[in-house]
Amino acid sequence: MRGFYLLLIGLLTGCNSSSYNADTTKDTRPNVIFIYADDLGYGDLGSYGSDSIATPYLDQMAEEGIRFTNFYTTSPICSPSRTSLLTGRYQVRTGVTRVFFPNSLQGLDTTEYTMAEMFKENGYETGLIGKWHLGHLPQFLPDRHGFDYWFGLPYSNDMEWKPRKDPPLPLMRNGKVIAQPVNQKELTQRYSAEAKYFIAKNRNKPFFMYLAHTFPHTPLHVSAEYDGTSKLGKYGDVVQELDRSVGEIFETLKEFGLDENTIVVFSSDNGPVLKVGGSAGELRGQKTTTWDGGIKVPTLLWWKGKVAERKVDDRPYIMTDWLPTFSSLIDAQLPEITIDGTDISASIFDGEALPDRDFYFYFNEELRAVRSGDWKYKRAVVDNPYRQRHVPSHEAMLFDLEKDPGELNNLAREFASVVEELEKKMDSFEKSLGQVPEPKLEALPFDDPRKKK
Ligand SMILES: [Ca+2]
Repeated sequence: MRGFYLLLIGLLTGCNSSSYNADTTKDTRPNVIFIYADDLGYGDLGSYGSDSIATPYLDQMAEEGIRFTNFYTTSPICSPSRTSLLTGRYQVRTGVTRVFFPNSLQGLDTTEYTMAEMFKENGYETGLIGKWHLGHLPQFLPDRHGFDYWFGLPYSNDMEWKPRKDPPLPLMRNGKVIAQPVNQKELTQRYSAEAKYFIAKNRNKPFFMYLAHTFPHTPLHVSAEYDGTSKLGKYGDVVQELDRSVGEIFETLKEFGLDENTIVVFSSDNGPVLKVGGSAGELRGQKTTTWDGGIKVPTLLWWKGKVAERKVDDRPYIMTDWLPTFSSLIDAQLPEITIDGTDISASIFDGEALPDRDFYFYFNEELRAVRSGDWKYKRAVVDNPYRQRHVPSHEAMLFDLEKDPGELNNLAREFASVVEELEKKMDSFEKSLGQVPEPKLEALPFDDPRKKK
């Protein structure tokens, strides 16, 4: 009798084994890995002109893939930028227009449809390794937004401010605190190890991994192995360790034979902080500004065999494009909601022309700038709180980015009709949004010592 059961089990497991139906049911949809640096500048990688930070792994990714020279984010700060990436929508539609803090009581609403939900609904394993920053309370955490697995920080690594009664910085796994305070020197390597494990664990099924690194957001921390390795102090060391992490991801993909069928994107959520060593290259401004230095981010795409090597794509794209693009690449149906991004797959893979598009840039809930063709128009606002490199602007400004990528030559007076046209576009875009949610500002009160000065 026992022999019969063993035979039966053997037959059943034989029938269920993946090799049995391998030829007819093998899932050939690509895996997607989205690697997101925090506050990495347009000029911080070798392939974007840095000569003080060595980034051989990312440079190789650029050589084997596509390097974008006009990829924009919708906002120069963390939470809004991440919202637009994950929802494919301008963040103002969601109310996530400001950065969340440890005393925040709100987060990205679960009614919003995210990229992770799209992948999950379509049979992908979904994981977030790294920083979330879209609401740290249980009802807003990654598992409520489509992620099967999460390991990382609930918000930024500087959010341990005593006057606000911030707790020591927690490291979490699937909603549970596993270290507090986290040892930030280990963080990049821990993310890498988790990412490699996630890939290994899911090597036989399609997966989406969002690897949202904590650095080079300040405070800067690096492992002993990378301390003092760059020509650019701690900032360079940190970016070089991130670069190594990217190299480890590629090695893991090769080890499991997944490099043939995995899309890897590398990008940053917003521009750099110049005073800590970040570089926006030739671009003006930095994080928190809507100069191009705050919103144009280094972006690479790698997909073996699908892109010509050493391709540079200088057409303008924006962070909201990724959701509809991935949806097209995996044949996912999107729900009937307003998506602001465009499926750019035919443009980036086949060089097809895209319809003309205008991109809108916000700081908090304030619409500050538009890019339309080569024109960039900035409303008259004070737009450089760091005051590192350029004086704030109190006048409306118009630039021809094709001729003047550094936004130095204000053409607003010379081309008054263009200013008028772009001002109208901004107005009608805002009107087209209709009623948008209130900014998610609810937070526990605290005694702010800065206000007593
Ligand atoms: Ca950021």
